[in-house]
This record gives sequence, structure tokens and C-alpha cells, in this order.
Amino acid sequence: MLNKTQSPSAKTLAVQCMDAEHHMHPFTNTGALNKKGARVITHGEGVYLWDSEGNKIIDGMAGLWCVNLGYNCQELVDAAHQQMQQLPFYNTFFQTTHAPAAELAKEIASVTPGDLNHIFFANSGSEAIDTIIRMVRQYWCIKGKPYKNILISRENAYHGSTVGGASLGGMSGMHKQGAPLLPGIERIRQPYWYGEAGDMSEEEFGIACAKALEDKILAVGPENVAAFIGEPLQGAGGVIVPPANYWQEIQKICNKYDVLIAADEVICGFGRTGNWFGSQTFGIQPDIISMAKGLSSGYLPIAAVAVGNRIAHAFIEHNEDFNHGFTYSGHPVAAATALATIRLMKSRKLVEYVADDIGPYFQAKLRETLADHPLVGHIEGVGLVAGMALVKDKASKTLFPSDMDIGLICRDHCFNNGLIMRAVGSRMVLSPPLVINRSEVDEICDKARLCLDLTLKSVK
Ligand code: PXG
Repeated sequence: MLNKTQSPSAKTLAVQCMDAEHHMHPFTNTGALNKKGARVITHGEGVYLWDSEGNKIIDGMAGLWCVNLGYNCQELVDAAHQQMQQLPFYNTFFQTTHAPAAELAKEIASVTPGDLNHIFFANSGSEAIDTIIRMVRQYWCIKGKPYKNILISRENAYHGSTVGGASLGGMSGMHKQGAPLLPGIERIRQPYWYGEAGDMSEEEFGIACAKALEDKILAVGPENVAAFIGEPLQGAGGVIVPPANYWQEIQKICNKYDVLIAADEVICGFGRTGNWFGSQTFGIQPDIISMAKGLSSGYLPIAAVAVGNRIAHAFIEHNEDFNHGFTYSGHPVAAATALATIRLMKSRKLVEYVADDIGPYFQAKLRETLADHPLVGHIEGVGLVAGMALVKDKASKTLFPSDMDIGLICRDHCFNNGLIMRAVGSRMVLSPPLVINRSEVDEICDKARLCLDLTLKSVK
């Protein structure tokens, strides 16, 4: 049990006071947090974090789905340090480049699927998504079809929180704020088999969800649809793994109506699902993908869009600027860090480790330890990412009332017992660093079991 009963130390209080007075946190009820005081994280090592009260916490979320190489990777620190000394910044506008950006573009192209060999840099997943929105719409303009500009996404999808990302995503809580949303976006149902399929088999449901795309394309007119966008598996939506046939059906429909496919790989990219990209795990042949997070193992902000030949060649042959980009597109220090990340992942064979060793171990251990728990309705996941549904009644899949916040109760027990496990509504999700070993997986599973027991007690 963590040291929660004593009042915080003077050091902790000093940080909490500055924070409450001046720091507005993302996705946070600022007033409520200010009264309570934020948890202060001080340092990390491997898959562990420490807070300012000296508590050691195992990080089941790799920071925020990103610290794939763990918290004390010296090679990444050295790469950033050397690049800081060599050239801390120069831009990539005005016909200029530098070695880190060029080398990173080549390195990313060496791991992307298919012909996604042309790389546009951004600083966050949201910026990568905005880049995709503008790029696919401009692509159809170049092709003489400016009206082909509607993007289709899915309910409960997360594509970031810029205006473009929030509009494209399917999070109702985000749509309610900062309206109006960007026009030209349509949404279809999510492929959440456990929660939404009723009596349908996974296969039937996969076909039904893909059919929803075809119906939507026909409703708005194929001539008006620019692209379909989806996360290979939905991450922030609660780790929703689509039925095995889903993406194959989506692919057929997009091909049939000449609709581009954009895969949002911000979470799935860089080994999370046991391949370099989730598109490879789910058999998607995307025209364009976004990536961020694991690209630099979260050590510095950097994101990218990998563009396939179809779109890239259209831009290359079109004799006009693409009026889009960011001051820090291809920032040399972030690029050098990302380059070191990919090279380390290759030399340590981390993707293979997730695919053949720790991923299957994690998936099996989770089920073995947690599946029979009275609160656990269902566990789904692949590689090193998993989600589980917490239910009041397993047989009928009945959920707890939403005002009970079962997920937050469980999450708080986890925090208080030295485990970071994220709550998404009534779903609990895990996405640990890729460098995690078997005994650390055991520790996560054992702690999760204990915290589910405590959650059950709390709700009884
Ligand atoms: N696409 C996907 C699929 C994401 O998961 C973004 C885009 C946006 O990336 P940036 O770098 O702009 O945040 C994301 C980000 C959570 C959580 O609580 C998930 C994300 C970000 C913040 C919180 O699960 N995903």
C-alpha cells in the first residue's frame, strides 16, 4: 500500500501549490484537481516510476502508450545530447534539410508497410492527423475532384484534440466542447464486438460494421468521400480489437468506391501489436498513416505521416507548394532521438520480442490471472496492449451505472497499490513498455487482481 495516509512532504506540497495556481492540465477538471493536489512524479527506471513521496509504481501504460524503451534508456539520452551540441535547431522549410531529418525519414520508410515511403514530420499525433486531413483533401483537389472531401471515421475513435483531431474523432465528450466542429466529417459505428454485437458472431459483426461503411459511402455519394480513417485497434476508446475479418471487409469497400484508407497508428505503431505497425497485424493496406508516441519512445515530441506512392507522387508531380507544416517539423534533436529509438528497436529485436515472447506471455497471463474475476466480463488485446470490460453481471454483461464510475474506483485502487492501469469508462486498459520482462508482467497481473478485489469490496 502506498504512503497515502500521511500528509504530503513539504517538497510535494510546494510542487502541488505551484501546479494548482498556474498549471491547467489536459483532460482534467482543474477545480477538483486543485483541491486534491496532483501526484508528483520524480523519476523512472525501466518500467518503474517513483513519486515525490518515494512510492515505487509499475507503469502499465508506458507513460501514455509511448515509453516503449522504458524510462532510463541511455542511448536515447546520448543521441539527444549529441544532437543538442551539434545543431539544436534548424527548420526544414525553404529548401533546407539536415541529416537527422533525412536519416529518420529513411529509417521510418524502412519499417512502414507497403509503399509508405514518403515522410512528413509533425510534433504530435494531433498534428499528424491534421496533416492527413489537409493532405487527403488536397490530394483529391490535385486530382480535379475538390468535392471529394468527406472523411469517414468511427464513433469512440480517438484522433487527437486539435480542432481537426477532435472533429474527426468520435468522442462525444469532446464534441460537446469547443463547437462547432470541422465540417465534412461523417461517422459510422465502432467494431466493438463484446459491447455492441448482441447475438451476432464476431464474423457476422465484422461484416455488419464494414457494411455500415458501405451504407455511409452510398448515402453521401462515393464521389464525395475522400477517405476512411481508423485506428487499427482503438486505443483511447478502451482497447477495442476489431473482429478478424473487419479490416479485410473495410479494405474491399474502400477499393470498390475509390476511397483512401488512413490508418491512425499513433498507438499501434512501433511494435505495440507485435508488428512495426498495426496495419500489418490487421492486414490493412493503407494509403497514408499517422505515427507519434513510440516513434521516439516518448522521450521528445515528434510525429510523422507516412505517405504512399499514390498520394506522394500526385504531390510531387503537381507543380505547387503544399502550404502546410510546423516550425518544428523534423526538429533535429527529436529526429535524432527517434532515429536512435528505431535503431535500438531493430538491434534489440524488440518487435520480434513482442510478437513471439512477451506479447503472447502477457496476453496469456492476463487471462489466467484475471478472466475468472467476478468483475471481469471480457479481456481483449494483442501484443502488449489489452483492455477489459468491468461488469456487474458477467452472464448478462450488465454494466454498473455510469455515475458509479467503476473504472475510476479501480484506477484509484491501482494507483494506491503501486500500479498504473488506465480507466476508460468501465474498461481498464494496459499498454506497458515493450522492454517489460516476464516477472514484471506477473507483477502487473497480480497487482491488477488485488485491485479488482478491492474494487469489488468498494462497490459491495
Ligand atoms: N491518434 C491516436 C490514435 C491517439 O491515440 C492521437 C492521435 C493524438 O496524439 P497527441 O500526440 O496529439 O496526443 C492519439 C493520442 C489516453 C490518451 O488517455 C490517449 C492519447 C493522448 C492522450 C491521452 O488514453 N492518444
